[in-house]
Amino acid sequence: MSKSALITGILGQDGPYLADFLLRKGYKVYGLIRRYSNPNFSNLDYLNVTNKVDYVEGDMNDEASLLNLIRGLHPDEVYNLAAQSFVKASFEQAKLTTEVNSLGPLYLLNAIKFFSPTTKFYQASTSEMFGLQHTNGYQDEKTPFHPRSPYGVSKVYAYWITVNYRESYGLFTCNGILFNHESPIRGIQFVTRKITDGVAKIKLGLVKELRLGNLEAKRDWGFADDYVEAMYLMMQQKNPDDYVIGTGESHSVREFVEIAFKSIGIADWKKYVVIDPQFKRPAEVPNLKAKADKARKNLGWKPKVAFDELVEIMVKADLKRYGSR
Ligand code: NAP
Ligand code: F7E
Repeated sequence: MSKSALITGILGQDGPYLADFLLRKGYKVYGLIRRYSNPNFSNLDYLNVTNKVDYVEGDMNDEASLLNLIRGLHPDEVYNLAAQSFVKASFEQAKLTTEVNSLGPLYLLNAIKFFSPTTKFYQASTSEMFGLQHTNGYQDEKTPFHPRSPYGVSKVYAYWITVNYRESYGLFTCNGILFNHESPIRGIQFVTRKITDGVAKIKLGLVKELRLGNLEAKRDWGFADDYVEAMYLMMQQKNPDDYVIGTGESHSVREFVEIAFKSIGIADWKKYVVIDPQFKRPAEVPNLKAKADKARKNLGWKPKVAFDELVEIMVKADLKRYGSR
């Protein structure tokens, strides 16, 4: 019999890539959507999986809806990808961020504990939990947490409650501590997609400038399609565990901008980029770089798409969206 998986956050970036991956493995995939008058399936459409997913309704803020779902479905695996995931917004909407990102996973874990204890649980943890901390310039599973935003703080709770339910009740729960990963269906507010969309529009003469915040921040950027494989692999291990996932390379926002403009033949990008303080944060995470040796060793996982290639894939996709060849 084929395995079943429930994916929360199915309409976001990672949800569609993971759905596509699991469908190819023969899974029955359920996708959690909250009630909308007009839901947006464009990311699933992009990967041609919209009609292959079974949709179930619920909300990460509504415990009963999640209890009922798990009780009814008894999925083999739950991938909790739903979140208020935009760090900048978490400073203005800290309570909402905490409810969705911290209490949501707690509700799911309780549902599993009470109604389906053999269900495996994956929590979308994040490098934002490390914040200012590093060990010789990189972060791995042993690096302590020092989150720098309400988003990071909310994810630290989710991380520990996931560990706690494993230790307390013997549930199969994993944290994937994923570093930034991007794609052509990355949300438009995140810096990579904002840049590639802006660059495409500049190339086509649709806009004249690109307004950004801190160009010096450095991130370890990988390709989302590579990262969903790591999620799956964690859930197939004999024992549940927590893994850092990233490329091991760190690049600044400035470098991302340079390469994106270069890919459309513009060397003098400074003519187009305007620094706008509204895109800066009250507290910044200056530098993230993963050391994913444990995943490499135990999961046999490594990223396939390199940084320059990722930028190029995203710029090309945005140019295509605006009708350019
Ligand atoms: P995303 O594009 O922002 O998608 C998040 C999804 O969560 C959206 O589809 C959203 O649904 C859903 N959601 C938000 N609030 C909800 C609620 N109350 N009830 C049900 N669903 C809700 O995020 P992503 O980039 O795919 O990331 C997936 C997960 O990995 C997130 O938990 C994120 O925090 C974490 N993460 C991401 C990265 C990264 O670099 N992408 C790195 C580390 C960890 P709607 O479409 O209905 O708004
Ligand atoms: O910012 C700087 C900004 O919003 C990256 C989420 O998926 O990854 C993501 O969080 C950097 C920051 O992503 C702009 O200050 C400069 O230093 O693309 P971002 P993030 O905050 O790293 C982690 C791993 C997650 O878990 C999160 O869910 O870019 N930056 N100028 C800007 N950022 C934005 N958004 N917009 C700017 O104009």
